[in-house]
Amino acid sequence: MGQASSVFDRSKPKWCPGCGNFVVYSCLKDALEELGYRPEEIVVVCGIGCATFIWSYLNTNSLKALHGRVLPAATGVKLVKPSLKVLAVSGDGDAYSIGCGHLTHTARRNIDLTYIVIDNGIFGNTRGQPSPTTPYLSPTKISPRGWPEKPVDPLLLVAVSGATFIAQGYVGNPSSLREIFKKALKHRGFSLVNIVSVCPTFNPKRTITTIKEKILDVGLDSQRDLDEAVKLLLEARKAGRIPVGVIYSRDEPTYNDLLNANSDQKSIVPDLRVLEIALREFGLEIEC
Ligand SMILES: Cc1ncc(C[n+]2csc(CCOP(=O)(O)OP(=O)(O)O)c2C)c(N)n1
Ligand code: SF4
Repeated sequence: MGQASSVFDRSKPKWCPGCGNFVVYSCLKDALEELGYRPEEIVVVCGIGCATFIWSYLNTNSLKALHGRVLPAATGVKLVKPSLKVLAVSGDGDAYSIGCGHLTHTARRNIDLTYIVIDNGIFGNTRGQPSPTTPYLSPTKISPRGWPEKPVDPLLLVAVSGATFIAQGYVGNPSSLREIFKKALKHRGFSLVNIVSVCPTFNPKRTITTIKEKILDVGLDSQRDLDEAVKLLLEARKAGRIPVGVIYSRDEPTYNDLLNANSDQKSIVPDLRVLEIALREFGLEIEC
């Protein structure tokens, strides 16, 4: 898996030994290659954190955004360059803490991009502080007697916000993760792939083995409606299980589709002329 050199290799990743990011990077490259993408067709938008260094290792177009501002930047790219396949990459801190507000709005707008969140349950890059997905009451380096905040459930959050594709993978099953990526990349609209991962350096108690005990395989071909998907997520949470697979998928017009709709429908979407004029100042053209 990902051992041979790939057209998507730019430089050798430099994460800590055993970091889950290696598995994600490798599966993502494989999925892109298997779907026949070329590097110039892809743009990777990243925030700040260890996970986000994917942008510098992957041979694609890339844009480095501020911490937590990945989705507004990725939305901007999709609006002005709809022909590009847009991938956004974050860690759980970047996505669900400082960036959490953007998550719900990008989901409800059905922006056509794939959001990959590498969820290791802590802030790795800043040396192991608790994140929004740190388990309730678990000891952390700054709260040895237990972390008092209940975790965010990103899958439920995007489900009720209007996401049209929701999946979860984990780094202990690369072949499933690769297939999940392929499904998410093929989806038209906002797709979230949350990946339960490990940071052996700052979260050593979470290992592939401790994650594996909780995995609930929900398959890759979801026929669930939204009620059934939410029920599945609530039941899994109650049972302390980690659902892995494609949880929900439906077809719906994307934000770009509505921008390109016929003249009658055009009145329901914002007028982009102001943006067009501003971008022209920088020598850029909108494609929509
Ligand atoms: C505005 C701002 N606040 C805080 C930071 C410090 N900071 C850098 S990375 C990070 C969190 C990284 O955690 P996560 O997103 O979970 O990614 P990981 O490093 O675990 O992959 C923080 C708080 C920053 N760079 N900018
Ligand atoms: S600190 Fe953790 S998340 Fe960051 S590279 Fe090392 S193992 Fe990976």
